[in-house]
Amino acid sequence: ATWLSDRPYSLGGFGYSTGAVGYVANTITGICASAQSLYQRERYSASAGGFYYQFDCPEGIYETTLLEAETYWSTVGQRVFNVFIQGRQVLTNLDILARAGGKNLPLTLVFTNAVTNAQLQVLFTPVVDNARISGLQVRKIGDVFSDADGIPDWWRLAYFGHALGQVGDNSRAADDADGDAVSNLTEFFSGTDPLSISSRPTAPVFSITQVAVAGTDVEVTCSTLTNWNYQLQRADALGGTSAWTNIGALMSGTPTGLTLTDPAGAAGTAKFYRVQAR
Ligand SMILES: [Ca+2]
Ligand SMILES: [Ca+2]
Repeated sequence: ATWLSDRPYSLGGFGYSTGAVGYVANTITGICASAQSLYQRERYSASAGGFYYQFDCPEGIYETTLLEAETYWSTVGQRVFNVFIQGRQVLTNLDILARAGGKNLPLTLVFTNAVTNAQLQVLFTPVVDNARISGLQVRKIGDVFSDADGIPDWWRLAYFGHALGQVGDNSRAADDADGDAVSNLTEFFSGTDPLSISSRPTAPVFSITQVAVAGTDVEVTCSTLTNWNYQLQRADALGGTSAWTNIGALMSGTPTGLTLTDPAGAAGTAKFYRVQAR
């Protein structure tokens, strides 16, 4: 990994707020020569409010790694501090010396948290002596799905301005906000614009594999793909003014296909069936 120098926070970027720079030229045991400088330098603060880092970043699940070493004190209890990530306390009364097992020993601490407000904040507050940090790494490891409908928050925020699906603006997964006959969920998976009728994925190739009578029902079986929805339609005549009518609910595709049913479709005159992929 390439480590960047400490820097003050600026809008749209990342960095520290308050605290001071420290340097202790001790050799850290068990790390390579090129990493010595990383552990020998620190940001620290003895003020009650501590100091913090902010990262302006996309919504997501983040892994935060803290690099620490006690380079100054030699006895347990001489430095104790707390750490908060996004306001959640992740370390209470951390004593680096005790946790690492001695002075000048590296300590790596890893945490996972969600970012839903486009900014990751890591706060250090002292309990005894200074709070301090030598290295801080954050990386996105996943998307946030606040309403568990298959569309991540960042995508809905980008197109609809809010994280949760809403009926009012047709932003739910199964909705078709732009009326291009492709659901928002499928537009997400396809990388197309859910608000543009001219931006839509190419429909998948599929086929009706069987039409069967079951009692008074007609069952239409077709091959399907996941992330696509399938609608059975029926017409009583072909061509002319005959209209296609939706039969039954829009069904989610599966790896093994679908059987779509027209209840009582076997009764009466001949009928015609087709399946639309959306
Ligand atoms: Ca659509
Ligand atoms: Ca579209």
